[in-house]
Amino acid sequence: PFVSFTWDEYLKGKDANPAPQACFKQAPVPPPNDFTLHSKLEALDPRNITSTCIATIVGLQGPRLRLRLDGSDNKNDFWRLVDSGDIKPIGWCEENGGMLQPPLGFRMNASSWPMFLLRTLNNAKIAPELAFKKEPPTPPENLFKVGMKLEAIDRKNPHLICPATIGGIRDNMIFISFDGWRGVFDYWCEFDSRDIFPVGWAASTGHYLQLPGNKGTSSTRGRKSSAASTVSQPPGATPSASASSPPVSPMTVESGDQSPAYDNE
Ligand code: MLZ
Repeated sequence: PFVSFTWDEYLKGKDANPAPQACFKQAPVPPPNDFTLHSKLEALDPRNITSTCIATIVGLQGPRLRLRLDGSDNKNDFWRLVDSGDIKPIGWCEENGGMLQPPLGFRMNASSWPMFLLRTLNNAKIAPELAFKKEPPTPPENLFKVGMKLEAIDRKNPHLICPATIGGIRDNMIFISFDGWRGVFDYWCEFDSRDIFPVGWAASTGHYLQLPGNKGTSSTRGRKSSAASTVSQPPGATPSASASSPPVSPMTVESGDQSPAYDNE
């Protein structure tokens, strides 16, 4: 199996087809991470996005922040880019006529929220305004094509970014298929998702890139595995279709020959 990974080596001899930068809602030059551990900021509650909450930075990797909502548990951490529109400096909510809210699953009685908020912000380490970078513009349209390579966040393991292939396109949605992994990690997302990056992004930002999986090395060796068989319906698609049934037109699905599965013995 792989011990180290470089895109150059990986794509050598294949139809190297990295998705162009213009496909992505990502800065052409990834922003620096000027945040520090344990600082506080305002963040939309991912489980209740109409709420702006206080969050603490509990981890950093490349231009990404691992956030925990104050008053919540440690089981619902989430990651945001330093140029995410979902994070703001402390004070932003109030300045814009809003009110900070307790996170979904607030550990205490709701009536203790005002005092909790006061105590939480008192003497807190506040993330500086300069650390927040401007959100990049949204590409005018879905420019992805089936078979293009990219790097994508594994939403089941959101600290991980992994080599992936576009396995399907439907309107504004794209299917992210992780190279060499069984289909359970794959997902549909909007083309302007902040969870996907051009090839080389991780290396250029110092973010760890997970190795492709070994799918196709032993029992499936020599067998052509088709991404089509793992493509499930995008949200909003015909509910009658099961996850494994062939996708309906006008969705395009890559053929078995372009499958991300490979032998790597
Ligand atoms: N070790 C875990 C994580 C796999 C992550 C896959 N990413 C596409 C597993 O094997 O389930």
